[in-house]
Amino acid sequence: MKIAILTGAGVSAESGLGTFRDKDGLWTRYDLNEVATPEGFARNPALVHDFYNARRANCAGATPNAAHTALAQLAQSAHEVTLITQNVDDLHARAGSPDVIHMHGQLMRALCAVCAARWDAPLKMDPADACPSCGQAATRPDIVWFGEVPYAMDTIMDAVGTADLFVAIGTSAEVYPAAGLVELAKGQTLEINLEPSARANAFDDHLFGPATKVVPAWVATLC
Ligand code: BJW
Repeated sequence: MKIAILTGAGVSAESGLGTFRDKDGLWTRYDLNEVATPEGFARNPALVHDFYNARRANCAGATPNAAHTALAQLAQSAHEVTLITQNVDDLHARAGSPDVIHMHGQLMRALCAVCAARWDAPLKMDPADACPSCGQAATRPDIVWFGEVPYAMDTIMDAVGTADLFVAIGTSAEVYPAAGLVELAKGQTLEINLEPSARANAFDDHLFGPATKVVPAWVATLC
């Protein structure tokens, strides 16, 4: 079976990485316009680097949980799995999932705003860092901010549109275009979340509960 999976912050919540819109989520403590837009970065790059430096440190100290591990097991099965994540952490890859599509970029990668070179980010980035390719001090986290186009959209839309099963796990469905992917699905659709998301009505089936319990149980039905 061809399976396209979209994950969000809820899949990493039980690894200790904060979600965005839950109680105590990141957007209750930070102004997203200041830390997750190109305009905010232009106004105050040090503030934005501090925000992502702290999240990079949290990510480095986190470990994949049972949901990440189960999804990696599914990728080893006879099913053809495409794993798309909105998460900028690297926990899917560290659990063993191959070829993860990071539609909102990666904390552990850096991007030059001048020449578009990409490289492994140091744990701590600074506005004065020079790009290793062009030498300009214009380096930023390789993150897709509001108003920027998410990565690999053609690959993602093709995977979702041709899948027998589309599954969204641990995402509030508040952010587009990820939230609209369910509309492209022609096969069965399944939402796995703690509670119904903003687009819950668009899904055929639902499994509610913590990802570390529900995802391994669901994967066990397929492998
Ligand atoms: C659990 C759990 C557990 C908890 N087990 N579950 C008006 C209408 C429509 C669209 C727009 C609009 N105005 C502007 C837009 C576009 C905008 C947008 O969508 N804005 C909305 C806020 C309205 N989108 C963009 O700008 C995007 N770009 C774009 O549209 O370009 C145009 C274009 C697209 C395509 C083709 C051509 C052109 C870019 C969006 C970039 C998003 N960036 C962020 C931050 C950067 C990354 C980072 O710093 O980490 O990405 S925002 C933030 O939200 C982050 C996430 O990836 C993203 C989604 O959040 P997610 O993962 O859903 O987390 P939460 O916290 O919202 O939800 C957690 C869920 O988990 C909850 O449901 C819990 O119940 C659940 N949960 N614990 C299971 N243990």
